[in-house]
Amino acid sequence: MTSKISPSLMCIDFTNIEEDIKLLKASNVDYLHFDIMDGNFVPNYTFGPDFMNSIRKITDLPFDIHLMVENPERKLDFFNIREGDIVSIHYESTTHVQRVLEKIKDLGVTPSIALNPSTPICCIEDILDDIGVVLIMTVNPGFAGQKMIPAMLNKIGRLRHYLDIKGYKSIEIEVDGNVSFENSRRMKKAGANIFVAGTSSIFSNRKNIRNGVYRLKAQIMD
Ligand code: S6P
Ligand code: MG
Repeated sequence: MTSKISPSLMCIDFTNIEEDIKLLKASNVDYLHFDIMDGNFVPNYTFGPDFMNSIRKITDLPFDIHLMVENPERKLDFFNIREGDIVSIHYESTTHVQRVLEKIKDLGVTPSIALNPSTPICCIEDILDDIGVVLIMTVNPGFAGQKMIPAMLNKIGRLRHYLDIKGYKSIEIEVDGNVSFENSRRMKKAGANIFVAGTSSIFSNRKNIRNGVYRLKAQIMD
């Protein structure tokens, strides 16, 4: 499956955001990853819909919207969601997971289920027809700059195998958390194909984002 890069905007230099997004576009990244946190589902806060919606004005890159909020179904309408986007909700964030995924699909975008490190793969058994992506958290959500939980490499491999034998080869695996240059290669080998890039890769040297994207691409090339 084609490898894709989704730079995490919580790791970008906010004082130079327009220029850096232009650079990301010129470097041919595939998405922009928005971490939306409500201080409840996860302890931290990031940015909200106004910020995200305003970024639409400066780029045509598709958005990869990672909702770390309780009851995301109550928040979807706040976001300017467009064709080509991915919208991830966490398995534990709502009682009626299937209904929310269906609502996301009805918006004409790709629904994704996000699994915390401790959330087992078997949770997705009855929603395979409702998702296009599984987002594997390789750290516990809430903060950038954490270390990958080593057991997640095995989880990515088990998930890829599970999806393939169930006949869902087209469901993509996205990885989020400490996707470093080194880890990305191992994640790719295990079966991931969408890589959230943060402080441990493309933003490790904010002065040379282009080179960071280039280095990351070299690790995950098909
Ligand atoms: C974490 C969030 C992530 C981070 C990203 C940061 O809760 O979902 O998207 O922004 O993982 O990358 P890094 O390389 O600092 O771990
Ligand atoms: Mg994220």
